[in-house]
Parts: sequence; C-alpha cells; structure tokens
Amino acid sequence: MKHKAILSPGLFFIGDELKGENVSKSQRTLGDLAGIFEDQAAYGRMPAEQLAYEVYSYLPEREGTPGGLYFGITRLYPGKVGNEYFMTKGHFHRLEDRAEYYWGLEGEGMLILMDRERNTWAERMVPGSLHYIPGGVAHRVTNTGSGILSFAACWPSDAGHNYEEIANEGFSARLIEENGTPKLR
Ligand code: PAN
Ligand code: ZN
Repeated sequence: MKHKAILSPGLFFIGDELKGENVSKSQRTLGDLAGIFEDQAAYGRMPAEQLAYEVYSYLPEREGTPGGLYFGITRLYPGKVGNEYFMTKGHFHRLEDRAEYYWGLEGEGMLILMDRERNTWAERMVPGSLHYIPGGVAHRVTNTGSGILSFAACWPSDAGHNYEEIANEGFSARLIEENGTPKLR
C-alpha cells in the first residue's frame, strides 16, 4: 500500500555509478567484439578475455513494454586495436523509430552515428555533453582518451537492439588515430 507512504530511494545514480537492488550488470570482452575492428591481425594478438566495457542497467519494465524507459551507464575502457579505438558494438534499435539520449559522465570519446542512407558522423563526448540520437540512427561510442569513458543512456523499453545489421555491414566509417588525432575514415 503506497498511499500516503514516504519512501526512501532504492536507486542511486552518483558520479558514474548506478546502484540499487535491481541494477543488472553485463560485460563485453574483446572476444565478444569479434569482427568489429578493421585490423584483424592486431585483434588476434590481443587477449580475448580483456574487458572492453561494462554496462550497468536499470530495466524496470519487461523488455518490449511500450511507454516504459530504461536507464544505463556504460564504462568503456581505453585502448586500441591497431589504430582503431576501443568501441561499443553499436546497433540500430529493433523498433527503428525509437530514439535515445546519451550523455557524457567521464573521459573523452566520440559518439559515432549513422543514418539509414549510411551517412556517418561523430559527436565529441565529454563530461556533461548531451546527445540526442533520433530514431533510425545507429549508434556506437569510441574511447579516444587515456582513461575510462563513461556515459549514461536513457531509451524506450520497447526499442530493442538490432546488432546483426552492424555486425554484418558495419558503419560506413571508422574512427582511426592518424598522427595522434582521431579521424573518421
Ligand atoms: C546503450 C548500449 C550500451 C552498450 O545502453 O546498449 O552503451 O553498447 P552496445 O549495446 O552497442 O554494445 C544503448 O544504446 N541502449 O539502447
Ligand atoms: Zn541504443
């Protein structure tokens, strides 16, 4: 009975940490990112068990529920495979028109975006930067700094993730370090 009850918060978002009873955690190692980096030889020389990123999420609705919202924090480790920065797998949403907010919490990186015509562009991510990702736009984050890059995200609980398309076709450009600076190529 919640009528007239005064409740203490059970969920905390402090700095770049998400804490609470129903927070779930998932991890991606380099081994989970097979096929996404260009330099396959360099990828083959790296330890498959090395942690690339972890995601803390609060998923208060059943996956697929229309009208609900999910919240997550991604912590992406620094590093490169050859000249390509560590990055998230990237995806379109399964329900294509579902949008999302990302915002930078810590570290430096780039949000790589690609529309349905395969135009690809990047937005610099810094602590406090806010990024609106419209529906129909694939999204992935790269860590261009020397420390951890963390960002928060909020997306609809019926958005879903279409990873297959990016796994098969990739983005139409990659963020590569050239003479010490990141370039989309
Ligand atoms: C984010 C991402 C998270 C990890 O919560 O799922 O940053 O990236 P990948 O899912 O591409 O591995 C989000 O965009 N949710 O929709
Ligand atoms: Zn998303």
